[in-house]
Parts: sequence; structure tokens; C-alpha cells
Amino acid sequence: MGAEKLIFPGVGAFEQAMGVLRSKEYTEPLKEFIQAGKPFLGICLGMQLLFEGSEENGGVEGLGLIPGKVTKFDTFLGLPVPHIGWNNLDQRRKSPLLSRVGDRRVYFVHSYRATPSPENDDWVLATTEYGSSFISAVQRGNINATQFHPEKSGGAGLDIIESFLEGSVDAPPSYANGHVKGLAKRVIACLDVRANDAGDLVVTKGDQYDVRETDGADREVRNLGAPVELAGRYFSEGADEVTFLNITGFRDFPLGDLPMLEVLRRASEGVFVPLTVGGGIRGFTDAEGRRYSALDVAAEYFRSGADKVSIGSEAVDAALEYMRTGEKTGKTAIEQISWAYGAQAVVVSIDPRRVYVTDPASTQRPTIQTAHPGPNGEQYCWWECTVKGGREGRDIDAVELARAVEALGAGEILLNCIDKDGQGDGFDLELVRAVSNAVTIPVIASSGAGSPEHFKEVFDNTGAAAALAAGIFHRKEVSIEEVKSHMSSSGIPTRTL
Ligand code: 1PR
Repeated sequence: MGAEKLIFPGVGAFEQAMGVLRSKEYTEPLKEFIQAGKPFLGICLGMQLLFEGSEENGGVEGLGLIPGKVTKFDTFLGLPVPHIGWNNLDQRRKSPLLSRVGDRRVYFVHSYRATPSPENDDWVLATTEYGSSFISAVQRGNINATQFHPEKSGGAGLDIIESFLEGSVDAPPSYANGHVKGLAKRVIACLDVRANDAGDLVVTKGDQYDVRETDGADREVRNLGAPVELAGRYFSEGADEVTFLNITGFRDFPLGDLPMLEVLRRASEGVFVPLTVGGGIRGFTDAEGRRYSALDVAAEYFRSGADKVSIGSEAVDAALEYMRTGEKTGKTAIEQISWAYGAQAVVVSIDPRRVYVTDPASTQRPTIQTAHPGPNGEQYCWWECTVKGGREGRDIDAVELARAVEALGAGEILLNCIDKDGQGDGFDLELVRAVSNAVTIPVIASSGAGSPEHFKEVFDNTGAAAALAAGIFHRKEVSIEEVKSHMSSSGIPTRTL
């Protein structure tokens, strides 16, 4: 191997990764490279594979360089798993790799972790708290590895990669990040993308999912900017993640949708925080009769720069089937992508609409007593899940859907709300509370943000791990910085740049 330095980024599930390494006969060259004393940086799964093994996928042997086994986070602690988002590093000793990070947070996304023990003590460079302490970075000799993703950790991550490549140690700058420590509540900017009537891919924004202008005879698709430029702006303004939703993906063939893939490729060149892409993640048969699975579609999105894919309509069908039979087929998009790329790469996007009832016995769906009665004074409601961007309803409630997709292997829920979309009067707190109480995976609250106070409100009153907004950021009514400084001064753990 002629390389002088090696970065070994790992994405996906342990068994898959070890399988690929073995089948391509990479295991021995990898060990030889490391044993030759050349600089090596493992990332995420690329760190976990260095341990003796993992309990993921029922127990799989690793490369065995570091003593210890990788185990799943304990869900009984009440913390959402996967551990997704920006958290602190407790540096155990000095090393070039982390010398420039200071107290800035870095980005994690994983369900499994290695824990410190007397046997691996001489490897541990940094630990992080999430329920208990886990190993977030290791270093010994030429071997460096991080559980977090430097390539997705904004400026702090770029400094880490530069330290690795240059091998030099700068005097650590001081970052005044003296706010609440721990996993930060994320602020996500969302770009709803579709082709306008002229065929250009634009960022649009709906009003209760209607993305066409209300005035003008031809009711054009609202155009709020170009996707790559807006994503770049949100990265530099401090968004913790950027989400692209291809809102007409349900009717198009995404692998024929080259502009969207190009958007991802270009965005990922300059945006060093996680990118999620949704819309049209399902199986397809093209005009020539060639069959593509949802996994093929997702793989193309990942190759183009996505870190997570978000599944909408297909997840509703899968959840209905799972509720009907109680069986997992292994064939749904959620199961296949989760198996190949890990649960943390699979987001399920829910598009619910509130349905009011006078009497809970009048529906088979689970209801809540609402503080916001319906138009005829109805005291109860449930949330009907929809497909095809809200065009069709299905007989399944958002809480039922969330539980089912968690069981099928989804790693996160993106919880929209059609009634609140674009209204600017705050998130549907009852909905977010009901869903976040029902699952152990992280829930992203979406739809309705109109002010920084709405973010504080959703984090104070629900179990949301993140909050997403679109309209207020696109129209520059509120900046990401204003949202974060309000959260921070309210004692909510927040990532600052
Ligand atoms: O069904 O797998 O093809 O996925 C389609 C995806 O496109 C789903 O994630 C669905 O939510 C999304 N989508 C479909 N139609 C629309 C539409 O608006 N007409 N957008 C749509 C969903 C909702 C949020 C929005 C928030 C925040 N948009 O993403 O960004 O409501 O807005 P706000 O802060 O301005 O209130 P599939």
C-alpha cells in the first residue's frame, strides 16, 4: 500500500463492514498498514472495528487491536438511542489530534459504544457522557480513532482532520462555550426541494403543505432560493444539520432525478454537518422494466453525500403491514437500509394531520384529551398519518406509526404536522409530547416555528431531541444564531460555533 496516511471512515452496521473487509481481503493489508507505524485515523465504525468485537448483529468479531467489546447503549436510562447529535469531549490527556478542539462540541451518531476499562486505559484519549461514560476517542502511537465524526463536526472537526494530516500541534485557542454541557438539543434547517414550473430545482415552502403562491392566475411554485447556496448559508450560520426533502419524490423516479443527486454532491463539498435527504425512498421499476430496491435508491443518496435518508410514504405502508401481521419481513425499506447502514441512517418522516373526535370510543385509534378543542368543541384528537405529501390519509395514528417504525429499525423520527406547517404559531406540543413519550429513538419536532421562544417551548415541554424549521430561516425572519442564543440563555444545552 503506497498511502502515507490512512483515514478509515466507517458507516453502517458492524457485521456488514467486517463482511466487506473480509470479502475484499482488506483485513490483512489494513493491519499491516497500522503495524507499519503509519498515521491512521479511524472514524465511528472505523474506531469500533479496532476493538475485539461488537454485540451488534448478534455478536461479531472485530480487528482485535484494542481490548474490549462494543455494546449497545442502555435504553432503560430513558435517553434516546441512537445517541445522535453534538456532545462534549472530556479529554483524558493531551494529544495532537484533539489539541485544537477546545471545549467545542463534536457530532456523534451511533447506537453502540466502547466503554473504558483498565485493559484499554492506555488507549483512551477522550470520553463522553451519555447516561454513562463511553470512549469517544482513542490514540496510541500512530493509531488515532474517534467515535464521533470529525468530517461532520463543523469547524472543530476540520481542525481535527487538519491536526491529523499536518501532525502539528497549534496552541489551543480558547472557546468560550461555558454553557450547559452534554448532548445539545439540535436546531435543523429544512429545505423542501422540487422542480418549479420552469423545471429548475428550487427550495420551496408550503402553507399547510400547499407550496403554490396564493396570488396570480398560474399559482406558481414558491421559490425561496437555490438549494446548495441555502444549505451553505445555514451551515455557516450554525445549523446543526441540514435536511433536504424532495417533496415530489413520491411520484418521480429518484435515480432519474439527477439534479437532486447533484445538489447533494455539491452541498456535501462545503457543508460539514450531517445531511439528511428524503423523498422517494422506495422500490422502483424503471421504463425498461429494471427493478431498483429502496436500498439501491438509498445507496445512491449516500454515495452522493447524504448521511441519513428519510422515508415518508413507504414507512406508512410498512407500519400498517407490521401492525396487521405483527411480523417483520426484512423486506421493507426501513429494515433493509437499517440492516445495511445502521439504524442511525434511517429517519422516518411523518406527515400527520389532527383529527378531532367527541368520544374516544368512536375511533379505534388512540386519542388524547386536548387543550385545544376542535371547531365543534371536540375535546379529543388523534393524528392521522398521510402519504404522498399529505394528499391521502391512512388509518394509522402518528404514535402507532412511530412505535411500529422503531420496531422495524428506524433510528429517528422527523415529526412534521400538516396543520402547523408554515403557520409560525409554534410546534404542536401535544403531538411532539405524545410521540416522543412513545419511543426511545430521537424525535425531531417540525412545523410551526415562528420565533426563538417556540424552540425553548418545545424543548422544555416535550422529549424532542431536535427542532426543525424552514420558513422563518428562508425568509430571514429569525436567524439560527438568535434561536441558539435564546436556547443557551434559557439553560438548554446548545452547540455554539
Ligand atoms: O413520501 O418518502 O416520498 O417523502 C416525501 C417527503 O416530502 C416527506 O418527508 C414529506 O414530509 C415531504 N413533503 C411532501 N410534500 C410536502 C409539502 O410541503 N407539500 N414537505 C412535503 C414537508 C414539511 C417540513 C417543513 C416543516 C417546517 N414539509 O419539512 O419543512 O413543516 O416548516 P415551517 O418551519 O415553515 O413551519 P416520501
